[in-house]
Amino acid sequence: MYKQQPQGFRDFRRPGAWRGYETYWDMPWDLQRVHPLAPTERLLKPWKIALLAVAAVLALALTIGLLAYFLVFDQQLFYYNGNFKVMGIPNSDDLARRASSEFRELSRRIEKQIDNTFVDSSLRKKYIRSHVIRLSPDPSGVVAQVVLVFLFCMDNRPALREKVESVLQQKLNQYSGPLQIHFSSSTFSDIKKEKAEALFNDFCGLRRNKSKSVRTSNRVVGGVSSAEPGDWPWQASLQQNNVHRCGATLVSNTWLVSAAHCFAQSSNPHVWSVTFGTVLYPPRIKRYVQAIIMHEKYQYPANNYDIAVVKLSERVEFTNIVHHVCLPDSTQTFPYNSDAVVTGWGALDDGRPGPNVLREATVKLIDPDTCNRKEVYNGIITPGMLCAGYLEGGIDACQGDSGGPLVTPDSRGMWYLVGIVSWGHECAKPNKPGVYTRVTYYRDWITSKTGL
Ligand code: 4AZ
Repeated sequence: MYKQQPQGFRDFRRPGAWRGYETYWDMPWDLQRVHPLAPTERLLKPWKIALLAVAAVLALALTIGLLAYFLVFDQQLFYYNGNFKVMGIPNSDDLARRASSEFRELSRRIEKQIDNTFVDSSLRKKYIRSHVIRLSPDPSGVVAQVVLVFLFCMDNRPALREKVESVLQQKLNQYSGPLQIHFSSSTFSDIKKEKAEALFNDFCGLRRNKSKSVRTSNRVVGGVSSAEPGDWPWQASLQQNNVHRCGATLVSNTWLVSAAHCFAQSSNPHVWSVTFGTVLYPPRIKRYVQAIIMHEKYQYPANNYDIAVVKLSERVEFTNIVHHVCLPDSTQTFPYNSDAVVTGWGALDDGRPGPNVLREATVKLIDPDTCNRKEVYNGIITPGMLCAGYLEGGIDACQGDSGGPLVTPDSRGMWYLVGIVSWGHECAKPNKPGVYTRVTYYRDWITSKTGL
């Protein structure tokens, strides 16, 4: 190793310095070692080695950090639009109507089959969801327009699309599931985020970046956590002189559904305004009211027919943060004991003024027989009412939540308005669950007033 040229050395050009050797390097190595003019920096000093080691560790950590960042955090959603031909489906006019049970059921099956296709593929960790946008009957079956969503960490669009297409081509066409779905790449294209979001926002009941199920949630009464922007985009606040009075639910660009008792004092549209967004003050959007239609048979202070529809004076454009919930068909059923979510700015149990940020609570749908038991509501629950909450009490809607939504998701992650906060014996008391206006019961009345 002494034969290698060191980095620092003394004046090796001085004549006679090398004991008869022409240069220091020509001396045998044992003489090199003892020679008084031997270079001083033959080896790296320990502190330099330590410094280099620290620098190497830092460089390694930085590389790993950057790699992890690009792999985990720098991921983007990619959207694709495709037409899929579904064979062997009996033709029916109802298939084209989004709210029909035929549309919902076939869409659910198509989405499930596409889910399974990607779950079985190398893209399983990248695939987020698919959503049927339109079903068009066709002489040989049905053409389904589907938007597919992926989370990728690189931006090589043509290569990614080819990969998605090849999985669909190979797996879907050979998949022996209950539906025969044919994929053709000729109609498959990537679409911009804005276009995909507009398609989704045009669809009722979809929540931004949310899972398909009811998540564990805190209470409206006594709750400590609040909703985040876009969590419940259909929730509205009905206000008089900018003071929150009741909740309401957006069901189209211009119509809201609420409770008739909210308008018992005044049903003059000019004294009411409507705001949207999870925060009351300042609101994200504000609108004035053109018309209020209360159920003709509603009579204050009775609890029957507690429903009203409200028409906005100017439409709201749907965004991620503000859009409409799905109205169920009159025949749609929601199983008792399943979870639903009630939201509102109503009073909390300690009697303080209501919160400024929207609250949410998960409650259970209670069957009418249980709710009509002697120790519960003793037979006063009518077919137009729906009970939800807990017989042990503790979690409930309360004053100020009235008129607001009770919603539940279907298996496709689309949220339906099942109830309107109506009444109850105080709030969150044992054996006194919340009572809601049953939306399916009044579905035809809603159509008769709004055309929806
Ligand atoms: C109200 O007064 C009210 N616990 C709303 C809901 C409930 C009770 C009262 C349900 O608007």
